Amino acid sequence: MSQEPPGRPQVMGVVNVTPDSFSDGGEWLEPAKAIRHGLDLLDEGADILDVGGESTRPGAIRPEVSEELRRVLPVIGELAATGACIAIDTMRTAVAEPAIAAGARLINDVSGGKADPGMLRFVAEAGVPYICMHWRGHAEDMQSKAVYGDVVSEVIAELREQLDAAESAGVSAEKLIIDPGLGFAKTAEHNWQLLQRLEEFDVLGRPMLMGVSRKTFLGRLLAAADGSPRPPKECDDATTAFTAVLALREVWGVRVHSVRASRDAITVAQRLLSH
Ligand code: PMM
Repeated sequence: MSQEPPGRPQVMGVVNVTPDSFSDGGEWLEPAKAIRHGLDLLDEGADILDVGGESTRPGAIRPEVSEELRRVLPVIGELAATGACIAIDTMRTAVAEPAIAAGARLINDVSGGKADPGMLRFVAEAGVPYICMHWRGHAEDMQSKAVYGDVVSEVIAELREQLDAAESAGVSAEKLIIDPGLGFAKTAEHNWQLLQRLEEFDVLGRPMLMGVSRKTFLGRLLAAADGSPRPPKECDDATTAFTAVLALREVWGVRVHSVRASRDAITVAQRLLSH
């Protein structure tokens, strides 16, 4: 999906231009710092940079559109000018449109077209790849929606509806990438079930992006003896372990905060797969 698909899982490096993201809120809020961070992730081997100006951590309050634009546009403009492949991580058409005009080449919509009624039409018009994530509602109350009978079949059925809506709006099937949306209206147990039964998503016939990096369920798994969860930034090794597993399952891409380790994990997995 980037300019020259490298024949291995794509590594999408995260550039959160937010004051309140889960693991790195505030670190890259200044444009110059976000741009430097993006350049560092490219040096580490990122195939795509995912630039976002809205935190989706549970309970987060949405920024105004103008504020979201103020955060992301200068960063996208500068990074795209280097030739890098940029994804805009937004649920809003009013952000996606100027972001594409500024040089972004993919849209990563964590609501998979459900937050903004104009988004799918815009994606169809723009003709860009679209990451369609499973989603049940905004961050402020999404965890109250983490109620499933069988999480895997329900997420697949709901994603199928989101894909159908995208195609009905004119988005061509080959532009669609799916994402089960770990942690979005899902408990840790739901995340584990989705990961254990990932191959069931093959029925949707689309490439898959996975966002495991630094998520709370890893911190819980790696909790200290007293039960306190491992802080998000100390979950990068566990994230890398997951990248290796996901690369062996031949996912399309992984969205990660720490790029070099995931690139190395993919190199190892590719070598194993190459007999
Ligand atoms: N997770 C976050 C933000 N955007 N996009 C996709 N497609 N998939 C994800 O899992 C995803 C995402 C939250 O991550 P953060 O820790 O960087 O805020």
